[in-house]
Amino acid sequence: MLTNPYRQTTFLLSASDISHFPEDSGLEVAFVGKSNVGKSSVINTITNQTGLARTSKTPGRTQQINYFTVEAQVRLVDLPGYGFAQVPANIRKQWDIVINDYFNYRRSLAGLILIIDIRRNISQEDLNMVRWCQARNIPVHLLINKADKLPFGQQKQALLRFEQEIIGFSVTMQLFSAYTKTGLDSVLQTLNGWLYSPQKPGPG
Ligand SMILES: Nc1nc2c(ncn2[C@@H]2O[C@H](COP(=O)(O)OP(=O)(O)OP(=O)(O)O)[C@@H](O)[C@H]2O)c(=O)[nH]1
Ligand SMILES: [Mg+2]
Repeated sequence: MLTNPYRQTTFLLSASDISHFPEDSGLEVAFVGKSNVGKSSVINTITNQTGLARTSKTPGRTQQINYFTVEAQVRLVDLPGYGFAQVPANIRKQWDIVINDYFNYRRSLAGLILIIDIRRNISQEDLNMVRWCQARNIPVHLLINKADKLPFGQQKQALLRFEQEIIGFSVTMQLFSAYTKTGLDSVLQTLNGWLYSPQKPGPG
């Protein structure tokens, strides 16, 4: 087992717009993906806590940007999910604004964990996230979540399929399950690389 500095993570704040974001210093990793792929569950598994990030069977539950503090100058960020059709237009517009502001202005963003459901395809919105990060030299790690929903052989097939779907982009990827903790060491290694041995000046 790798050491897991994220176990000590605590909730910092929820922000519905850029004026409420915490100070843009140190380093943070953002978790993004379509609504209901398990972003909040993944954060709970990584931090080894059950109720840190709020999860729900109802898509669109996380409507604000939720910030968590690992330690001074190191944060995890739960972004609201995209691509949920039932969300009213005015709320979707607010999401667009807050997500755009986040990606356009957040200098402490050290890496993006892009979460997808193993049973789905990569969406245009997912690819937009990847393109945005590549243009800004921000590394992307694709977390293929809910692996427990498929038998082992089909998990491997899905991994190959995603490699094809994302061809031409330089992203790393892995299988994961927030339920069974499959792939936990792998994602911890990625986070540690971004937050605790970064290329650019580190926290503190
Ligand atoms: N089987 C299985 N279910 C999962 C896994 N991860 C999350 N879920 C379930 O998927 C549903 C959505 O999980 P959330 O963590 O709330 O998803 P989210 O992406 O944060 O959703 P929004 O905030 O609404 O965008 C819940 O019912 C979770 O219990 C997993 O690895 N395996
Ligand atoms: Mg959520």
